[in-house]
Amino acid sequence: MNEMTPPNAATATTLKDWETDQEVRWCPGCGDYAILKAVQRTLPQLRADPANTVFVSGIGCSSRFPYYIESYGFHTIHGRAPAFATGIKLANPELDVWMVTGDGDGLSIGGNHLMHILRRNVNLQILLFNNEIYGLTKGQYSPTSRVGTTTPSTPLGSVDAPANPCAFALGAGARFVARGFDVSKNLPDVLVAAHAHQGAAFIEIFQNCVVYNKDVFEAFASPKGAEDRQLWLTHGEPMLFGSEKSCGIKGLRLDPESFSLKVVEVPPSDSGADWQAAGVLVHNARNRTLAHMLVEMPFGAFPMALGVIYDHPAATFEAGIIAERAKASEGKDSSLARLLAKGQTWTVSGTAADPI
Ligand SMILES: Cc1ncc(C[n+]2csc(CCOP(=O)(O)OP(=O)(O)O)c2C)c(N)n1
Ligand code: SF4
Ligand SMILES: [Mg+2]
Repeated sequence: MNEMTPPNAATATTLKDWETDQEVRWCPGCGDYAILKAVQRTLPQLRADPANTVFVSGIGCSSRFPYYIESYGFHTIHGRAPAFATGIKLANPELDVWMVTGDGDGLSIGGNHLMHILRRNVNLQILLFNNEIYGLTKGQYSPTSRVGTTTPSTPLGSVDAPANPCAFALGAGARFVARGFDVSKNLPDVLVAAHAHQGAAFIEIFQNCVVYNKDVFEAFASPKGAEDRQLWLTHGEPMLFGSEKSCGIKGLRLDPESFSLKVVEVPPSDSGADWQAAGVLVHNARNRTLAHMLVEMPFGAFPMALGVIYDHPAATFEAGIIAERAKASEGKDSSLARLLAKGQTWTVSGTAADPI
């Protein structure tokens, strides 16, 4: 989060203030529209100031995002948004920076760069739109495509194991990892939590590419039976899902023998579901081991873990650099003008007509 724009500070805006006059070039029905609306709805809640906000992206359908937000924006080069975003934060740490990337942009060509912005803990929000495909370049498979995905570049089906963006982020040292999906009503809450976090806040947003990878997230994103397939995490609350009306209430507990999570049935009780007796764990967003387990849960046998999975702030990159610079220049003259004028100097004479 940008320290200069705490909630209730400066600017009162509405969703309209964040809309641009640019023609939106996404396909009709693309999940990107819903994410755009969620972000435009959230920025006023954050009291964000368009004059202090920068959206930075790489290349891809998702990376067209900065055109559609009325703020400063950089549509940069493929996979290199982290380098630009880091530079922006170092040049002016007070700017509120949001980085937008795709599964291809962020995890293929930009995987290396994404790793470093996360491990450095640059203070910004990173939205990775995961549609498990290269949308912009007409549907080649991506690092997150499931095994067997048939595309123009994998005509017989992909054979390589997909990358898990949240596991990647945790492995790279991210201190905030969350998940949401395009049409989820909870997405703005996740964005608010990411913005409140000091440091690199990574959000994987499942996004429906209706043209090249339609409905791949339907199994958990569909409103029908959502409560049985989505586990929305809240720090300090038991990890429960399901409902009495459907498959019953269930929860996650730790199996000490296999040191892994297990789904358990929670029998109904007069005082509500008796989750404690069933050994259901309480979500602790500061527990890194638990975060690893939650992001690795195979969907199907487990629900999809959504919301804030891990949130444990640490010192930011910019703070470290600023402190180091201040220390290095302590008691010294740090004026660049005086430095240039110091010592041996030359006078360059001559004119354009009379070159030296
Ligand atoms: C150096 C370079 N290599 C390849 C490309 C072609 N290219 C453009 S976007 C893209 C993949 C985008 O996929 P993703 O990040 O998942 O974005 P989506 O379109 O799915 O939102 C590729 C390979 C490029 N623009 N530049
Ligand atoms: S190709 Fe897919 S991701 Fe790109 S705009 Fe169309 S639907 Fe959206
Ligand atoms: Mg993609």
